[in-house]
Amino acid sequence: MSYKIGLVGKPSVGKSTFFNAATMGDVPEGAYPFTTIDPSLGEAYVRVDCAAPDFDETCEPNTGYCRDDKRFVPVKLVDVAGLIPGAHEGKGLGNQFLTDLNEADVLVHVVDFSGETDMEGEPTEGHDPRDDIDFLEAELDQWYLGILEKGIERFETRHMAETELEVELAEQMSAFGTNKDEIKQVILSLGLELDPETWDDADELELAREIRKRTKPMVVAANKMDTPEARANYEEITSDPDYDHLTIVPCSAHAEKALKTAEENGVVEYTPGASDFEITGDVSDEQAAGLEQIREFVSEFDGSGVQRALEAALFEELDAVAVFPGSANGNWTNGPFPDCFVLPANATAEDFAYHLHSDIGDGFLHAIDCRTDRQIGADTELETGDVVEVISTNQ
Ligand SMILES: Nc1nc2c(ncn2[C@@H]2O[C@H](COP(=O)(O)OP(=O)(O)OP(=O)(O)O)[C@@H](O)[C@H]2O)c(=O)[nH]1
Ligand SMILES: [Mg+2]
Repeated sequence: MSYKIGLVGKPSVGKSTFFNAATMGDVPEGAYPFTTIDPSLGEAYVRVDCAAPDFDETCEPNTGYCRDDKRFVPVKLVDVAGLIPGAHEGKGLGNQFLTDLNEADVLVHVVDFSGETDMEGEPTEGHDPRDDIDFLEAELDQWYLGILEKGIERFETRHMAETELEVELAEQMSAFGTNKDEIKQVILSLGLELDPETWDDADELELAREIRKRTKPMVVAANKMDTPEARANYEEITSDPDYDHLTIVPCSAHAEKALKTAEENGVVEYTPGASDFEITGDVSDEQAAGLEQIREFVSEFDGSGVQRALEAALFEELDAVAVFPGSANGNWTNGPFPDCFVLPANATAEDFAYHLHSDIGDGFLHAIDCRTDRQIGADTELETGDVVEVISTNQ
């Protein structure tokens, strides 16, 4: 039941390179469009400060791992085919991957900030990455709009007295993880009436866009930041007020992959996401020079950006929280701090109990905040880093 993060973007921006760097997979990468056709699913990790040291314990993770007091908590990552303008009408590889994307809880939009690939993923120069950001949002909006229109049609062909607009629309758009209450709220928040006959095309598009924004939260990974062109574009775009609303994480999928590969080969010691590493093996002069360049990059940008993009997606866009099951008296059955669970935004102590097991949730009495040793109630909202023991009649 872990979160799923989807990598999206036009072809040749580095989605598969990012995917491989994050999962140490070996999905093919290539400087030509549509290198990837079928989606790949892999396991990546998000970092959470390990709680064990605060309790003078050494954790024994059931899943993921712990390094430098950071817990690497598993998340699913999906690499999909590149998206080109008109995808919603079947251009490029068409609609299939839109469906693949739909299973993702949150998206990382990988953008080639170097400007060296055109809209179709072919080599070029001086392409403005802003066009990519705009196009992807517009493409997703069109996809939502198509489905919204079907819902409106259905509503209009039915006897309106027999059904409610939001019920019909929610049914049509259920695959996006929305519901009738949310749809009704969005319609009203846009100042529209609950009657599609009063809407024009712009209203429909705005509604589709708003539902898309809520159901497909997204961060931008500004990739290929190891090139001077990308840096120049990054400076420009991050100071453009039109893009203020986005979380843009500077990123070099190449750097992350190079460091992880070097570690696998016993050449460096590198904790994923760290802003430095140690060279521990024999390297040629050329390798040493390459590694020093990467060192400059990760120290300037506080890491390669791959970890940060995943964490921004989960913890900033989704506002998810990572909580450790605790033991108030320090008695662990199978080693301390075995788990760290990622829960939805605003999850409560009771939600946490249900996450552990439905029986534990059903028998929920109260919980203990192990950091303060205080009792907390069912409705207490949890925060990342909390250590919580649930007291339940079913234990
Ligand atoms: N300079 C630089 N190049 C990169 C980086 N990441 C990827 N690339 C290059 O960009 C090209 C495309 O990479 P892929 O990972 O295949 O891109 P993709 O987005 O998966 O492409 P499709 O599968 O065709 O949609 C390859 O030549 C990569 O080596 C990076 O961080 N820096
Ligand atoms: Mg690919």
